[in-house]
Amino acid sequence: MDQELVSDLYRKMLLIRRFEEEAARLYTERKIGGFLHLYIGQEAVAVGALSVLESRDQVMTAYRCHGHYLASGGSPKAGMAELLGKDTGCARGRGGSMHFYDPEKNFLGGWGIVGAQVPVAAGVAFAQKYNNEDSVTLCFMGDGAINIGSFHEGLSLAALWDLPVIYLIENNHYAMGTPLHKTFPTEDLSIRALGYPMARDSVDGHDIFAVRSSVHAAVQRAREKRLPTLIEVNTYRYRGHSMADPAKYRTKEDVEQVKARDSIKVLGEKMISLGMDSIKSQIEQDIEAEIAEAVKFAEESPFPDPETATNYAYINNELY
Ligand SMILES: Cc1ncc(C[n+]2csc(CCOP(=O)(O)OP(=O)(O)O)c2C)c(N)n1
Ligand SMILES: [Mg+2]
Repeated sequence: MDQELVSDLYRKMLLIRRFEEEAARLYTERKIGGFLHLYIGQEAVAVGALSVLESRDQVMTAYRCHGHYLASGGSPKAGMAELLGKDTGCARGRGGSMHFYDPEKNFLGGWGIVGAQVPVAAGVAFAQKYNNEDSVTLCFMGDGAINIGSFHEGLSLAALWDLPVIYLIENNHYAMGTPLHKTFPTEDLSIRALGYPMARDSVDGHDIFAVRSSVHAAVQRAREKRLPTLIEVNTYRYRGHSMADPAKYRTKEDVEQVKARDSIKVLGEKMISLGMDSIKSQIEQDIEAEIAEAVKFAEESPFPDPETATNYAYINNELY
């Protein structure tokens, strides 16, 4: 196994985990306003999937977006500052938790309306194909998006126009407090692909290498054949839907059972079995320092000047 790859995957997953644990702490200290949806438990999905993309590829996701932003190479400092509503944030403090954005890393957000990013991703992939670019679009969504109209609109166009897009459903089995079995008749969400039609796959989201190989095959299909794929990744969120949700619709035992297969813990154990103990503890030490620095940076940064409240808005098709 490639030690550099294993270290990189471990580093990125741990960065996300620690970033979010600190975000939860800052939220309870009321330093973060609005909603805060944590990605804790799902790290292997974003990190595994994004580890097979090239820097020219485009990425978008729903509102549970901190992990995808960091896995895309987004700065933890700018991410933490965004959560605190600071001017140094990745969306200049205007987006907050749900609207991380970093066009330099080809990270197109951070979408708060369930399923809204699905047809937009088809548009981004259409532009890539139209301009003969050798790039692809990866669009993440939750299981709650698959019954939304815009999901069908996006996938229909992707299949009709043979677009280089990968749609990835992060099936964490809940949409807010609603369990999936109340809204979908089978357990395999990838069957949604059959109706358009497009290639499909369903993988274990606790196994970062399974996520990587599934997304790798889909990226190749998109890049070389200009064809879309729908992938369902089975995962689980350990926290409530948002910080405001005590998650009483499931038991502690349910969560503990999944945590036993925690992807960070499993990869950490693999590193030890590969004799990578000292690399592992160095990574852990580095992440602690990086997160502490991000928190300090965010806390010390200024809020945006109220005079600039209307900046970055489109008025009559012009950006102000
Ligand atoms: C169109 C629309 N309807 C309802 C909501 C309210 N809402 C916010 S999150 C959510 C659940 C989505 O669940 P899922 O897609 O599974 O994502 P997860 O929270 O599990 O990551 C709902 C219904 C919304 N944001 N947009
Ligand atoms: Mg869900």
